[in-house]
Amino acid sequence: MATELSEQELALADVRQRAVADLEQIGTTEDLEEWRTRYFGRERGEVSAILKGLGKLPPEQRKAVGQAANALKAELEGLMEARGQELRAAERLAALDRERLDVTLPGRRAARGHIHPISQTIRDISRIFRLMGFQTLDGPEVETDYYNFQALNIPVDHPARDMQDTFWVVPGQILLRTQTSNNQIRIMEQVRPPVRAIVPGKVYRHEAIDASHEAMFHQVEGILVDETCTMSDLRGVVTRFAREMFGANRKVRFRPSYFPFTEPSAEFDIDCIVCDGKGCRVCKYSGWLEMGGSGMVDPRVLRGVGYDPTIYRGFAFGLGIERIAMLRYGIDEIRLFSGNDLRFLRQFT
Ligand code: 2NL
Repeated sequence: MATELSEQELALADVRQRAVADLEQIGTTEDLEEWRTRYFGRERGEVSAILKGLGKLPPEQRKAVGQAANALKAELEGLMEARGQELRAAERLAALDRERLDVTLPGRRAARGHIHPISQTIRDISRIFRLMGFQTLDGPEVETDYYNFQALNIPVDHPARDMQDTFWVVPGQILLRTQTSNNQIRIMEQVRPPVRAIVPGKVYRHEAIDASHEAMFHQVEGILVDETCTMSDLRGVVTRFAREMFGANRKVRFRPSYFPFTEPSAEFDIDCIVCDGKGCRVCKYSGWLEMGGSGMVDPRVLRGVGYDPTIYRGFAFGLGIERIAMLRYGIDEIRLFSGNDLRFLRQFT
């Protein structure tokens, strides 16, 4: 007797054909999961729907269709499992491949930093003073009133002590150093003369900020103490420095001045490095550039650190480092140094 296929058996054959064809198109385990939902999903899966519909069939069809549906389910699940294994293996290999290291490739060049122009200037200053026997030292930036002011003979009513000019951490007691002299005092407390040291570093002033003033900047101070030094030795050291830094023919001039910690005191200038003293915009048509201040250490300062001022004498000087860097690199804006703009900094590689 000819077997006539029922409507359900035709539907099963159609599902099988599509399911097998779809499975062959699948390339990833994610797609496979989507395929599983399409045919076996509890809610909408096509095979699940056929199995759920079995109960509504007339009893004489139920057995044959049921067997065919379960056989299809088993077949498709088998195919799905096999395909899943293939895909998972391929994906593992692809992941390994991505991590594979080609040791013959040239290395990637590491980004290299470089020295900040202020640090470079400090190094150059230290080298010049090392030639003259000065060691380079540093110490705390947060300091007591004693080391920053009292030990330097800065009187209580001096404008530098004004709340307006100093950054106080604990008002009247702890501050951010306004000069690096605090550490020259500490050095002198620790060693007997002869002393030859420079102290470069950050200093802080509560100032209005503009193209040539910052609240934080760098200074270098130097000190020499022995039994015989004179103002003339001071001139020699400062002149040698200026010539090493700015050129062998530099002229240096000293002008009388006043500082609470030196007596006598002098400010010093160099002839303009831009116009060689002829007068230009940089030297404001004076022919001279102000470099710093200096003098013979006041006997009260020597006595304060335990040196006998009838035996020992010293000279000291101070220079602004930004000013030196601005002159040597031709920069007219001090804020560039602490602005961390790489377009500026990369010019110093
Ligand atoms: C300036 C002036 C100066 C000093 C700094 C000093 C340090 C000690 C004792 C005596 Cl421990 N003096 N330092 C002396 C004279 C001037 O700096 O115009 N700096 C930028």
